[in-house]
Amino acid sequence: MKVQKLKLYHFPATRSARVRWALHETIGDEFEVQALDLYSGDQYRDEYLRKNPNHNVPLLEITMEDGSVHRMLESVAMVEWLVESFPEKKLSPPVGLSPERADYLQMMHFGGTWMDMMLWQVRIHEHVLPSDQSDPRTIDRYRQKFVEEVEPQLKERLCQTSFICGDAFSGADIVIGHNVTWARGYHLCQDDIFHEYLSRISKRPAFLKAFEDARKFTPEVPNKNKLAKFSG
Ligand SMILES: N[C@@H](CCC(=O)N[C@@H](CS)C(=O)NCC(=O)O)C(=O)O
Repeated sequence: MKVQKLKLYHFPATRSARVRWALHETIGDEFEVQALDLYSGDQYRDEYLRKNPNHNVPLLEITMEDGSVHRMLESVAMVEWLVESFPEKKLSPPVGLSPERADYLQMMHFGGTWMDMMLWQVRIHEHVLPSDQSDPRTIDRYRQKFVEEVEPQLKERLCQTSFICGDAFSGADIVIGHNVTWARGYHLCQDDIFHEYLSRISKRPAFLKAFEDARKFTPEVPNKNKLAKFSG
């Protein structure tokens, strides 16, 4: 059965930009983007919570040609689903017991879990949580872990090859590339090697389209002490 329509619920520069990037890399421009204002609490409206009980973006709504609707709620799963559905785009090594495939999946999920988790801790404690819930020790802990444990692993790779999993751009660069732009917003990943990596990936037309609204993003949540529901 064919997909009839794809609709992405999105907030500029956040994890939904990963999926927007993957959509432009794979299907092109034929998808709908529905902007959600996280800072006004749109993600907590009943209608949205019925679709996504995790109250976050991205949400990808997949309408099939028989009218049935399927929803995906995890950004890295969406990137993987898109990339794998278009093998002719060569954005991932073929499925099989190859070291290239193992390394690719390892880095997709390192980006989506371990690296993402540290950035998220910094984000919520620096900019999202009300001041009485924000913990400077958590910020210091994850900033330090990121600098001492994550950055060296990425630098080692980028010293040897142009992209995260070799000399070809792949889905892992969508996830980790997004994370590197995110990290730089927190003054992490400051070395030249990251700047050069971002120069390479940010020239891609799909990147430019996915991040065209990035300037609308402000890290600081306005009225965060009043918006008790934005829990992150
Ligand atoms: N694991 C999820 C996390 C999604 C997520 O937390 N998104 C943030 C923006 S980057 C969000 O929408 N937060 C709003 C909230 O939690 O209320 C993914 O990767 O898709």
